[in-house]
Amino acid sequence: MSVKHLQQKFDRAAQESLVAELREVVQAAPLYTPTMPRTGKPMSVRQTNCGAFGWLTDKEKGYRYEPVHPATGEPWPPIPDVLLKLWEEVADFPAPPEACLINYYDKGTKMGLHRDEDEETYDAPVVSVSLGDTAMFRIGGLTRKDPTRRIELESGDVVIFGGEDRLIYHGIDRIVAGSSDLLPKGGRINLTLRRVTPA
Ligand code: MD3
Ligand code: FE
Repeated sequence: MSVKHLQQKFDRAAQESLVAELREVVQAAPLYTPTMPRTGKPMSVRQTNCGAFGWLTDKEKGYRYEPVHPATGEPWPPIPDVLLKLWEEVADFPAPPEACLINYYDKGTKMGLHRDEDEETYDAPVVSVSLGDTAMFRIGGLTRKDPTRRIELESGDVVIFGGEDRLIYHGIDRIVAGSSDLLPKGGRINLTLRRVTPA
């Protein structure tokens, strides 16, 4: 197994300062509701990105990475230094992350079981940071039929998915509303740091 779960990697003060930095990111690159390829069905999560590339989906062009925000047309804001430092410390990869997807989960938001396979390379791990309400995260195997298990992701937790686990199925069953007071309006933020192109 190459899933490494670092509980409470960020303490409360570090979580608060990260949230303050994310507020600035979201001011420059507003959250939007992604839509599914072909059907245009809205996802329940809201998203934005920072970094050289951002992950997007819409009805017309489907899942992809783009260098600019879909509404503003501006380049995504840079990835905050604290996240670049985290990657250096935990990713065991010789090049920095190129994309940071920011997912915002209000109560009731779910994310179905899926694989992250839109990148040009799977050599680098995906590093995830959770902030705010606890998530019931579901993790499976390399095929959709493999058995799954549940992991609780709490505010400040970091998970590294690398090696043979880079392409496993995973999703979010639900958010535990009211489990954290980090975000004034409640809910959960998840950050995923990724490489998009080969190093
Ligand atoms: C395992 N996000 O953005 S983070 C996603 O909590 C996504 O927002 C979830 O799945 C969230 O694609 C889960 C944990 C995670 C992220 C990426 C992975 C696990 C992963 C990529 C490969 C394997
Ligand atoms: Fe994913």
